[in-house]
Amino acid sequence: MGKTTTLRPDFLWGGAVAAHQLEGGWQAGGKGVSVADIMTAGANGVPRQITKGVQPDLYYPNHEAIDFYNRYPGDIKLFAEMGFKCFRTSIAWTRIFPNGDEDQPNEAGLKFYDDLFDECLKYDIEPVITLSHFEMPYHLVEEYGGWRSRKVIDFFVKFAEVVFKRYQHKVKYWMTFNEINNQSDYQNDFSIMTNSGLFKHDGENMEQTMYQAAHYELVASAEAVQIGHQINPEFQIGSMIAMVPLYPATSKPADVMKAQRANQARYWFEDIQSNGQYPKWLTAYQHNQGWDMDITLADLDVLKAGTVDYIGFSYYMSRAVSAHDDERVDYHYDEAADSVDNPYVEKSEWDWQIDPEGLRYAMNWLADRYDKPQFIVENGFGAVDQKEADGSVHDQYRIDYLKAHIEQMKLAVCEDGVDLMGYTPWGCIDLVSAGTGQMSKRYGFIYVDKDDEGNGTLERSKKDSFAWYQKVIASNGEDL
Ligand code: BGP
Repeated sequence: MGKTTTLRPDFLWGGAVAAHQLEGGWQAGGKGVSVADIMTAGANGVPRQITKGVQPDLYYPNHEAIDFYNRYPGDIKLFAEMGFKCFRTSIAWTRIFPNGDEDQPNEAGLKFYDDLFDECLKYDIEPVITLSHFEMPYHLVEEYGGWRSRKVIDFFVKFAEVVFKRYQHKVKYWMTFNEINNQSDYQNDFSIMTNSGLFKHDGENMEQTMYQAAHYELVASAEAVQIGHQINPEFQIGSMIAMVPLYPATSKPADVMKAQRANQARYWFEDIQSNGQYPKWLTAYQHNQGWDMDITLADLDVLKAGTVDYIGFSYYMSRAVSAHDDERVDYHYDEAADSVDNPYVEKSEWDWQIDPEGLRYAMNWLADRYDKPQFIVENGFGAVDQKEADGSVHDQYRIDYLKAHIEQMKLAVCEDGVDLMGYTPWGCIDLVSAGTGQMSKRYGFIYVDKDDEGNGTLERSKKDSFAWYQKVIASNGEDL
């Protein structure tokens, strides 16, 4: 057999988005309030906040977003024009179960996704669907404390079962939770609503809560995987992790140890989703903390039986971590406190380190650790774009970023033998940034006329990267 020189012929080129960041229509068709609907926009260095319910005088960017809810036929037509083979989006849980704990699903919500998937299939675009992309019904948080509660496992699994059954002939590729491992940085995470302090109990140990909540999510994910395979054995159900390789800042042994522990703290989620069991360090750590964890033997069986078919991951950057001199190296990883500038790479305006080789490193790291196909379901460059009078945007910086990453991705496949299913750059059409809640951090090949205060025509126009990506797909990644 000759040397591998190309990507698979059925390589899934496409783009990725998430329901709450582009749909809008936050109350349309009986949709309930999601945690994404109570997140304000950040401004002037002030981070996004979660509010207690929807407050009448505040601006919530996800309420309208880019109105994909009404405009999706035109947007999918543009994706088809670029040659997309797949389109990654998520299902808003609150369209299907507005409060999360109803007996019966909401038909209008189910119908919306039927129509959306039909529109994709009309152009032979495979939907790639995330079940929960940073959101859940707000009611589940108020009533049950969100993922603090074991009861939420059943609500999630029921939601998964309903959509798996409904779309079993339209959707083959699924993922359970978006970037499930981001909650390891629990000081700043939205998934257990810790960052606002609003939902924290007095004296609650948030680290323990994070491990407990994550355990319930992982059980829910594993149950969903099993049910999905029963419904349709052809389903490919993946995990989805934020892949941010953590390099030691120096070769000082404490820095190397810190990096190892930080990587363990961030990637144990995949150990469970791919290998079906807790890593030994984590069992020991939880035991040594003296925590009373609700992890049953039955749960461990579920985790073993519900391993994923592939590893979906996002890759934007690497980070360098340093052991603070006075600190004992432990399993805490706090992104803000522990990461330091890497002098060998550039940074974006948002201090995201640009490290294309880190993608090849990450793919090899995952391949060494887990025997699963990989799917790069997010990668991209957030930047402030300048739209010209004719609607064009000259975004060569975005093309440069994507080109450099695709080159490294190809090396990982062709030189290193990594099994890669596809590549879906993030925010293929401009949308609300998850981190800032603003429109001005843009990723798209398609520009959307809207600003951070919510003004604009919502008109779509093509950036220079549109034609570039079209050419990349047409040549299966040969013409960069
Ligand atoms: C990932 C999320 C996305 C997305 C992206 C870019 O972490 O899965 O939802 O938004 O990052 O982040 P941001 O929007 O903060 O630039």
